[in-house]
Amino acid sequence: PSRADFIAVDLGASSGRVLLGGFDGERWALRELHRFPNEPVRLAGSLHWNVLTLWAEVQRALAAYARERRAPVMGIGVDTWGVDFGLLDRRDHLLGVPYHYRDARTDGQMERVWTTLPKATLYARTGLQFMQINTLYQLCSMRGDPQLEVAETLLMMPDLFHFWLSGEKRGEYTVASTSQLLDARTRTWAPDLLSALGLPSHLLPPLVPPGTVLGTLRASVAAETRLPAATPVIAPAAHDTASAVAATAGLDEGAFISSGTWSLVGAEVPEPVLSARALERDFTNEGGVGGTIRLLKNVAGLWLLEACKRQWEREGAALSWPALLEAAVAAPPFRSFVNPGAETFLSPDGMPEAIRAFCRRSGQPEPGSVGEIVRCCLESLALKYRTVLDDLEALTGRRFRVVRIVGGGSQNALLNQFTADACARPVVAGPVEATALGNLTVQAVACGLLPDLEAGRKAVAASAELRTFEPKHTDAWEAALARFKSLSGTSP
Ligand code: LFR
Repeated sequence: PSRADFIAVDLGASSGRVLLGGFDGERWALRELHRFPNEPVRLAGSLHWNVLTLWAEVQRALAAYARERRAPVMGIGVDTWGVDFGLLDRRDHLLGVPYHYRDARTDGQMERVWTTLPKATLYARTGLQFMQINTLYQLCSMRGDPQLEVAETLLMMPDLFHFWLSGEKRGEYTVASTSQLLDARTRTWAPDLLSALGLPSHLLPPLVPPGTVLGTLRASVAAETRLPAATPVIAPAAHDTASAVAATAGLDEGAFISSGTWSLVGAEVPEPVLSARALERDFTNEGGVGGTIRLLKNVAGLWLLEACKRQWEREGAALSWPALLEAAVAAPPFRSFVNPGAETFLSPDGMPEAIRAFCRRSGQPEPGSVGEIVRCCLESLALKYRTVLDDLEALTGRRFRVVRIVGGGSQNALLNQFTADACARPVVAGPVEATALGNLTVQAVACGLLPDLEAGRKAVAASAELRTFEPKHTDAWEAALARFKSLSGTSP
């Protein structure tokens, strides 16, 4: 059968990847064309995206593909995490070096904003979880910055890459929805929020829905990569989480966890949930594909362990993920818990010490060994997932029979098992490549190769290997849950 090729560029927290997706009408065959580090760079005390390196790597991957290509590429689409952006001047030149959301400049900004725009007002309008990393607070931290005075256009990071690829300046809806600058109900920009804060409100580009053909490659990119200039650039669901959930089947009876550096724990709903309870539980309403909303909670996921692992490596201990998980299995269960979402874990100097300090402060035994720390993090995550799931059921009035874990973190069998145990229901894990598959699916729908998202989700399910984890030891986990909830600083 004939095969259609699409390219997904996925800029994630541990690496950037360029993937080739071949679709034969029923299944996807995925091939990684190129993988490269995507590490923020500390420059004069601030934390930045390494945009030029990333752009060079993307072009390199496209050029390598152009050399071996047999069939034309039907689309190229980029996804990244949310909230970060670049600013262009009136000649469309990038101003400065885009910041990474873990930069400390947003410390204290939420509280400043709330004096002008109260929390309840902001929530009723945007429906977004309050996180200091949101674009709104990043912009606020730039008040008085000369870059803002000359900026003409704000592009979220995937939009910036689409602009560099195609020359088209558009704001893709799903990634725009992470900014806290979007009206959750009308699904259009809310520039008046910026004006109310004394910030320029003319920066926001025209919005397009996921699955919009933006244009074709710029002549300069075609020349550099030797891909045909007619190659389409298609906006996928440019927010990585929106792409991952677009690739997740079975959401009528299942909750999802998009698991990676962050864990996004939620459900797909038709309309935003902006109730007082949703505000109190600090849930987010992010825009999805086909008019769906992701009602979810953003939980600091494997970030805690990734940061520990990096620290241990700096100290000379090279520990693989399997070794870390084995150490956790050997450590005693249910000793101490942390709230993975506590502010102290956003960007600490030393993660293992931050974890010990949390346990100390909350009167629990300090995890000492590597195994104890890993176990503490994984158990805490699973318990946090359970509390979010309970809230989710209360908010939606639905009962979720299964939990579907997708993304890179779904390879973590121990966390999958703990999640099944803590949530007292089966976990179905996979696809690991949900984000890339979702990116490709939306492109294929845009080209008419798939009739709609539902058909796309079926094709993904047919292409991926899924594993089921049945709940065990649920009584012991219920007891642990009660202890977890009584810890101060674990709610909401
Ligand atoms: C996951 C993610 C989350 C977002 C966080 C920061 O990669 O996109 O959905 O809240 O990163 O942007």
